[in-house]
This record gives sequence, C-alpha cells and structure tokens, in this order.
Amino acid sequence: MFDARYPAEPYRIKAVETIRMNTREERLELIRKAGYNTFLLNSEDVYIDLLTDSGTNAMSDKQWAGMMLGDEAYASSKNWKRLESTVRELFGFQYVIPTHQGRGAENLLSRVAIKPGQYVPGNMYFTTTRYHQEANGGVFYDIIRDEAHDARLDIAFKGDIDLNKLRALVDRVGAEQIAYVCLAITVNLAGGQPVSMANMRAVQAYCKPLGIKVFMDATRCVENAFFIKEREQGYADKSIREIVREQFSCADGCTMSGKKDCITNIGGFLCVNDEELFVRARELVVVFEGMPSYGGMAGRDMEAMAIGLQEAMQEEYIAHRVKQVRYLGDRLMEAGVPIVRPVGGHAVFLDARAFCPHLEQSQLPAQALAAAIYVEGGVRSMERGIVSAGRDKDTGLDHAPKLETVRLTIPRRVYTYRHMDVAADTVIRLYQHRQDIRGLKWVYEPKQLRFFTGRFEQI
Ligand code: PLI
Repeated sequence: MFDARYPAEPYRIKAVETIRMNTREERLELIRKAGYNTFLLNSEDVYIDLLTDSGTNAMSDKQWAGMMLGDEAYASSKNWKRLESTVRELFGFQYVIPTHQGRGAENLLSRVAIKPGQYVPGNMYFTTTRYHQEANGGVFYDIIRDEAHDARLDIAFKGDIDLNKLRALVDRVGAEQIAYVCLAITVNLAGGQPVSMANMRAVQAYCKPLGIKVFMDATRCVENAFFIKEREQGYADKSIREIVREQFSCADGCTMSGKKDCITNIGGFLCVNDEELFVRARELVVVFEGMPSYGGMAGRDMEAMAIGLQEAMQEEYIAHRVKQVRYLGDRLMEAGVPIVRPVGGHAVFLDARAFCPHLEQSQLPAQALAAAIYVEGGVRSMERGIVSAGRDKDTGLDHAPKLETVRLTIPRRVYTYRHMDVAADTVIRLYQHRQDIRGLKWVYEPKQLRFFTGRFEQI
C-alpha cells in the first residue's frame, strides 16, 4: 500500500547490475577470511551493500552523457570551468580548488590553516578529518552538544555546536590558539544528524569578532538543508538551493567529498574566501593532487560532478533520499531494534551497546555486530565505534566513544524500498538471537585509520 511518508522513487531505472545471494555457510567462511572486517569482503560476495554512501551513488543519464564531454586537457579544461562556476553559484564561495576526494581537501586545509599546537574545535570527529588535523599538529576538540553522544535522545538538530563549550575553550586558550572551527553538516558519526541554521549563525556571530574562521565539512550539505526545510521554523517555503547557499553564508570556506552529495563516484574540492589561504592551498594542490584545474579528477569526473550537484538540489530527489533512509529506520524501530535517534540523512545507525548488552566495549561489539549482520543476510554494514575511533595520539590509549554503532548506509539512487525491507528483515532476525553474537579481538591493528584494513578473530 502506498504510504505518503515514503515517496516513490522520483526516477526510473535504465541500467541494472545483477546481485546475488550466497549461502550462510559460505558467508561464515568469507567473513572469517576477511578477518571479521566488512571492508575486506569482496563486493561480489555481498548481496545488499550498505557499507557506505561514499562513491557508491548511481549516476543519472545526464551525468553519463556528460562523461562523454570530458575535455581531458592537462590544464584548464572546459569541465573544470563548468565545475568551478557551478560550485561558486551554488555554494557562494570565492575560490574553489579541486581534489581527488574529500580527504585531499582536508589535507590542504589542515596544512594551510593549522599551526602546530592550535586547537581545532569541531562538532564531533570524523576519521579522515581528525587524522589530517592531528598530522598537521592540530588538537581536535569536541564541541558538539552533549545530547549527540546519547543514542536514544530524539532531538531535531542533534548535530549543533554547544556554544558554551566553544566559549569555554576560547576563554581558556585564547582566540589565537584556535586554528578554525570545523562545522560538519551533517554530522556523520553522530548518526547523520543535522545542524540548524540558527546554530550556524550563532557560531559565525561568536567567531567573526574574534577573528576565528569557520570551515564547514560540506560533505552532506544537501541532506542538512533538507532537515532545515523540514524542521526549522521559517524554512518550509524556501528552496533547497536557497537553504544550501544560506548555510554557506555562515562560513569562510568548506571541504567537500563529492562522493556523497555531488552524486558521483569520485572527486572533491576545497572552497575558501580568503585570497591568501587560496594562494597557499593552490601551491600545495600541485604537490598532492594535480593542477589547480583538475586536482586528481579526470575532466569527465568534473563534468559528472557539476551535473550531480545540480541534480542534488532537486526537491523531489532529496525528499526521497532522506525518506528512504528513514523508512529503514522506522521499520527497525517498529520491531524494537535499538537505533540512534532520530534517523539521520544518509544512514541508520544501530546502537551496538543496546543490541549486544552481553559484550563489553573492549570486545568490539559494533565490529562483531557488523560481521554477524553479513552472515545473517549478506548485508554489508560498517563499524562506527571504538575501532573507528582509533587511539589517542599522545597516550596511545583507545578512544572509547559513547556511541558504539553499526552503520547501515544507503547509497544514493541505488536500492529500492524492497531492498530496505530485506536489510531490515535481516537485522530484525539477527536481533531475535543476538545473544549468539561473539566478541572480537585484534589480530592486526594498522597504525592509522585502523578500521579500513584491521583484522580480528572471535574471542
Ligand atoms: O572519503 P572522502 O575522502 O571523499 O571524504 C572524507 C570525508 C569527510 N567528511 C565526512 C563527513 C565524511 O563522511 C567523509 C567520508 N566518509 C566516508 C568514506 C564514509 O563512509 O562515511
């Protein structure tokens, strides 16, 4: 039966890719061989792939047509000009520097904007973002509102910065010791939670007189805009395009992973308003990425990105996108499965502590749960808990985040509501025999970003 809460796909399907289900016995062996790390499974052994929404998007007919318009000149291609003018128009920043993906932009920004020993306050950490901040001598400092660390609290803008935390830090260390504020819209590891426009304005109003710059992590800025339209007073009649632009009017620049809200498979960029920062970042982009007119992307990729960014602004697209994710979350909640509330923009996060109360955090419950979900139904998810959080740079101890989660991440325009049902049924079935899930221990722990390639065995 049609349920207006969950709109039908605002597209029809022109190309398909076959997926196949293997047997439970095969999956038991495959996950063991993959060291109980879902990143190390082969794609062809996965039935429904909810590992990430990063680069896993389905491109449109117009984007594929655009790929044929790739101008693969080494310098100043037509596609770069188009991407640059599209980003300027939609985001409103002065300067754009292309990069191969989001972390390329994070590397450049961290190098030009952080002096060793300076603090980088942010609304919760993200793995690659914090890595680059720390690698350049920065000290990440969490200033997200307390509620974000509590899986069960259902709050409209759980990604907001707590201004009192920011103020207290500035009072303690001085404004000159703040490299910049890193404001992520939405907040991935809090559950894809949005930030309100009121909060962005308040952060800007506080920072500007003190000379503190605000850089946004714009990776899921269109999803954030949708939540503002849906939840914040005064925005219901504004277009997504207007809200996106208004968000960025509260910042001095942004880093962007194009692999998410640009609906492409690769790419990213850095935006800044400050000319001096731009010149320094442009000097570095040639070292790490490529010419300032391609930054690691092919001409065709830049063309697809310019088109994808425009498509992401379409009202029907973004409403379906967020509500499809919500559908999966609602099905799980109705069955009593503990998830992070409210459901965010790109993923449903299972609360692994509540799912596996028989496991201590040191037994890596979220890593174990992700492996068990794969065995149960061939659905691939990702750990977002103590394994992803890594170790403290100075003490060497594990960061032990309050949120110990498994992320079921929905690629854009790839799966249907029926696929969401299959994923939900898999998790619900597993929940019935959750006490069988066994804890894990490390057998190989990489030094950086350990979750990508780490290996485990069952305790
Ligand atoms: O994967 P990149 O290098 O294009 O982007 C890095 C990155 C930056 N910020 C945020 C909020 C991200 O979510 C992000 C990448 N996220 C991945 C890969 C994910 O699976 O969520």
